Amino acid sequence: MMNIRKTTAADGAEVWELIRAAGTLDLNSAYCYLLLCDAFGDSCRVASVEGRLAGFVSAFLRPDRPDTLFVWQIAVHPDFRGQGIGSLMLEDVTRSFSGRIRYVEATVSPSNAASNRLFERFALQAAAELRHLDELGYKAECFPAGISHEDEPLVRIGPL
Ligand code: 9YT
Repeated sequence: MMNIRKTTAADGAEVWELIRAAGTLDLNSAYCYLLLCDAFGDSCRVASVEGRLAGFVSAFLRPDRPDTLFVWQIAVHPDFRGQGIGSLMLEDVTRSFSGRIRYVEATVSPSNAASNRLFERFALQAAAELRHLDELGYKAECFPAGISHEDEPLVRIGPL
């Protein structure tokens, strides 16, 4: 049985473990996940399968453009991939803001094929345009010297 729900501070520690296990995303501090799960719980989701944490989505309405939901990270635990859990979490959070948001944005590096496919499917289902706005993302050279990081081109879906 799968369950998707909003997050609370009580999820923070396990979410940090999940992002570490997922291995495909930037692992932020444990404090960052506590704060996200707590203060941004309305726009974050966890998915659990038989009591195990299977997935996490962090997102927030952009303070500078409140019609845009920025999706920060989508992670699915390796044991639970290929079941559409990422899409279900994204649909759940966007549905809860329906009528209030016109755009969904994220930065997704080219190597993150699963995430790129997920956003393409989401746009198709929403019958919305998906645009890659490379110039608006974060280029590799935006990251601190000595930290090797891929480009993070911006994906914008909408208007919804
Ligand atoms: C949508 C998504 O998961 N983006 C990842 C952004 C970045 N590479 C991160 O925070 O891991």
